[in-house]
Amino acid sequence: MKKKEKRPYRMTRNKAIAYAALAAVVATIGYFSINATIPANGTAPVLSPPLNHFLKATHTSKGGYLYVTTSPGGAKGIRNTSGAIVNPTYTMSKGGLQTMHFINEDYDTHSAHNLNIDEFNVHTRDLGYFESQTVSFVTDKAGTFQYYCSIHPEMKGEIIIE
Ligand SMILES: [Cu+2]
Repeated sequence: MKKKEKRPYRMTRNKAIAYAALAAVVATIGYFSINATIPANGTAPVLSPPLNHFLKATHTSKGGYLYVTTSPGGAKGIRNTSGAIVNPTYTMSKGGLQTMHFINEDYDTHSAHNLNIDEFNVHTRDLGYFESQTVSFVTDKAGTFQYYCSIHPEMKGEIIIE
């Protein structure tokens, strides 16, 4: 019986390129996922799971420019006719990682909007219609703070950290 010959593994040029490309992809994903855990008011990654908050910028003919949320984890306030909380007041506990997922859903005017919380170095870009941005911060101090849109002074709400 003929012994089956084992073919030695040969590294060809194409394989080398494919492995290098794969390594680059893995490194890039790793870089961005570690970076995403660095809060806006910190320099080191925070690996504890964040509390997620979803905030939309919108416009209604009656209310003007507003922030609204439809997933009120820890958010309270007056609801509009479609059940969303307008310019919600957030209550957060001190010491945790908070992640704000902010999206511009201003279908009416297509204006740009942003989200800022000065005390925690949270500043999104000016987002165009249907753009979104996620910013994390650590609630490292207690107090009442304001979040706001720098383009529309009427867009503002409170964050209470206790
Ligand atoms: Cu705005």
